[in-house]
Amino acid sequence: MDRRSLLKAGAAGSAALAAPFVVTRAAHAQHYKAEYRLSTVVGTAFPWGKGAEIWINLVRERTQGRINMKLYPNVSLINGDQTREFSAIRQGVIDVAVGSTINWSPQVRELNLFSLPFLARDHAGLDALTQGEVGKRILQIVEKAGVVPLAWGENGFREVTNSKREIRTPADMKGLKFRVVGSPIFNDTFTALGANPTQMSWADAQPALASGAVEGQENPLHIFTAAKLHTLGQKYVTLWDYVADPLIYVVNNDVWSSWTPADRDIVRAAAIEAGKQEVAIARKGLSGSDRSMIKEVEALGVKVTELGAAEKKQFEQAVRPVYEKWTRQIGTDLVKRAEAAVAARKPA
Ligand code: X2X
Repeated sequence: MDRRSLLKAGAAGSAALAAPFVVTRAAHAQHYKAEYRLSTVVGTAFPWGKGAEIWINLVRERTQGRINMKLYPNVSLINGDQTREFSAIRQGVIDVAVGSTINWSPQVRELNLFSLPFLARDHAGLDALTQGEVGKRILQIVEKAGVVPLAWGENGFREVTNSKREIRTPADMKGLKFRVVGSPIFNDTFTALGANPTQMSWADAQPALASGAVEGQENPLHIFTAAKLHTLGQKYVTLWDYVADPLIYVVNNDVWSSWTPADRDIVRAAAIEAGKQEVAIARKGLSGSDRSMIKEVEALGVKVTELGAAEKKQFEQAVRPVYEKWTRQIGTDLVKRAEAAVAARKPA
């Protein structure tokens, strides 16, 4: 090849290189979807749904409408089957989500950490987990599992309720039929307590409580009041704080990489901000000197039982074998780090 044709080939080569770059950039901007589908289990009457709504609004404002997320509560994008939510996000059936670690535990076994009974103990303990090294590690694991995690939120401490009798000791749970959530650790925990657990979705739980097919359930008090569980026969509530249920704000991988770096920054910052606001809403009436949520539940004609430390200890001892079995499943090292973080927590 002479010098001239060499130069020509070179020019053609760089044009060929440059062309896709230009096309990609143009296509990039066009690849923003008109709507990003955001999944949650419960809607805006609940702190969880409000936390999603806050995120949606912040992102819409700050991207001048470039990123328009729409809330699909009741996990409607997957017909209410909340245990399939994580897979659906990974596959792109869901674009974005604010999800409970419980519902994603079937796919990400380390998330069962938060369902270890009596691990977190109180809000300070939960913060020590999510806001510290353990939280970072968990988000890395979620990322490795195939979605982009951005921030923490909170469903709340899960309290046990039923239609039959006051629960003060494990013996009071004997033979009671409970609806439990979608990770098998809950079956183990309720079985260890002598109860009779059945796993079902939140959508199925409410009719099952109404008909008496199950007699009890466990959920945070904000879920109790917003879903009006007292109208489904739930007359007894025991505050045992056995499991803290955090939420994680996430985005599907392909959706994330379709956004410009500047827009990603906006979405991440908005998730952190929305998460903080959501946690405050989820703790309203349940922390510090403001215990008004308990009064609110009592005003519904419900008997609320608060357990002392010695009473909680009885439940903790009864479920110890479950804790040990699941520690092995989750990873002993991670559980040890979590225990140390909780032990070192600063009081709220
Ligand atoms: O199903 C439940 O109990 C709920 C709404 O709390 C979750 O999605 C974990």
